[in-house]
Amino acid sequence: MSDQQAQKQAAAKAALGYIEDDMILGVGTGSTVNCLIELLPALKLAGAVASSQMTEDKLRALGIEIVDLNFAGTLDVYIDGADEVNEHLQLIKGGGGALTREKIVAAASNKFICMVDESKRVDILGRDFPVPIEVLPQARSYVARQLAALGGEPVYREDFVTDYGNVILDTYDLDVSNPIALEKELNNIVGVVCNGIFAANQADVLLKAGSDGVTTLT
Ligand code: ABF
Repeated sequence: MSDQQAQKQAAAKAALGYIEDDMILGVGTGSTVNCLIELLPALKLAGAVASSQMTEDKLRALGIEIVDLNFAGTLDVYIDGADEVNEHLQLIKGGGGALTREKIVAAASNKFICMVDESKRVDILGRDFPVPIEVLPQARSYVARQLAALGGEPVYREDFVTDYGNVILDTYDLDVSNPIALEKELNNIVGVVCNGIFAANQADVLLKAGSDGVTTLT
């Protein structure tokens, strides 16, 4: 097993400490979350709200009851991974394309626990990883022009449609030095459904796995 995979598993194990019996758990998407999902059947959950169809399918296959967020009320805990995280626990997410549903479930949860391996920690968001932006299909070219006007270089994610039937523009070179401001600015572009900056609602707890174990940051 690679070091990175071992770190993902260690972060997932650490996340178990935030899950209580009879809870409806918000469950994210991605390879780190997949390590967590494998551990869930041993727990006594009341159910789970899934942040993507992929996660939903995996949870169902393990016999975990899927709860519609509209009937779950506010969740106590949402656990997910990230593509990048800075020192303020602000994130870029959406490499897997599930950013909108992830942001909805995170917003509807009291506590967002983010699990990462050490490769995800950055000083400035968006320098290496593009900001994924979910866009209504008809607005793709218009939004791309607006992103270019902001200094970004949008790249259409080919052969990919989100769970909501939209497209993704992976946008390089945006200035993410003020993540909260840019998150809002991107949301204001007509045709943008959601963007992958999680700064207004950042993680509450970061479980960062490295070669020396898992560090908890709040
Ligand atoms: C999701 O999975 C995403 O928002 C993010 O893109 C990704 C993290 O991926 P992984 O855990 O596979 O590194 O949480």
